[in-house]
Amino acid sequence: MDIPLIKKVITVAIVGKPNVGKSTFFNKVAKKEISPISEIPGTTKDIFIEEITFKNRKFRVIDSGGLKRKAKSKSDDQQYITKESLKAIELSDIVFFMIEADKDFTKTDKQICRLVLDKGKGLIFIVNKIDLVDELKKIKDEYVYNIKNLFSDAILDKPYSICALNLDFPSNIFSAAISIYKNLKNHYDNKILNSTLKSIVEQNKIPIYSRFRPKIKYIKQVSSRPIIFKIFGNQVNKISLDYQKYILKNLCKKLNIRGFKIFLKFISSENPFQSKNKKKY
Ligand SMILES: Nc1nc2c(ncn2[C@@H]2O[C@H](COP(=O)(O)OP(=O)(O)OP(=O)(O)O)[C@@H](O)[C@H]2O)c(=O)[nH]1
Ligand SMILES: [Mg+2]
Repeated sequence: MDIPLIKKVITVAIVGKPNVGKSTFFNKVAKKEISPISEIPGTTKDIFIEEITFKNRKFRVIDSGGLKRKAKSKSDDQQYITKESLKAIELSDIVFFMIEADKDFTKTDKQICRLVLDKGKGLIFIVNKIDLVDELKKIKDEYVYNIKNLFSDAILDKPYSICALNLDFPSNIFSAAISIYKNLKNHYDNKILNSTLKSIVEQNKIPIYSRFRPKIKYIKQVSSRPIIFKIFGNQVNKISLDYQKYILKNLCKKLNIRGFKIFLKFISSENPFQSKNKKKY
């Protein structure tokens, strides 16, 4: 009996500070008034889930409550992530991180995005309430600059700008989610991986560590969602953090991995002379 090919449901969580417009966006995407909306921060206390279909793919969309203000803190920036938002992130494949066009990207925003990336989840930025600003291009450029600098260990898309109040279905955002999801599940061919890494190492040699230049022998993908690559070789555990970052960035660039972070593990051979006949580069 033929087993029908079932495409997995893609779970996306809408996350962001209180009042940024998450529920407004969620209701527009669901085409129903499911999640209550108000101008009072902290309106969504629970998690709302709705299934939608786009381009033949099922999506599970989660609206989560915003963050909570820290006790004793009067500042809007002193917030912590609630159990509900954390659960939404945990359940998701991809996080739609929402920010307001007329507000700055804060420390709290940065911390949550860092958490999302370190959990190996996809990350898409949405700038909402663009009706409230005049110089959208300048604001977007600033966000792009911040994102590039703060999350230099991943290649992320430019933020998508919307006005959730009068939004048609955001096909561009959901198309981006599909391509990130496909990439997240990808299993890279060993040959391609090894030739890509070889060219990266040839372009810029591994720095010498204590009179010895670590030698990379091969790379292998050991998991997807999150994508983990193991890099084997002699003394590869001595490769500097800067050089590890160089490899990470260039692997993403050359393999066109966008929207999430990949993880590298460096595994050193016990004895550097053990496998002499293996090709090294
Ligand atoms: N001007 C403007 N206002 C918006 C837009 N989207 C949402 N709002 C308003 O922003 C306020 C907050 O919207 P919500 O959708 O409840 O925000 P939320 O992020 O779900 O808030 P919490 O549930 O408290 O975390 C409401 O008064 C919305 O009408 C927008 O694109 N432009
Ligand atoms: Mg809400």
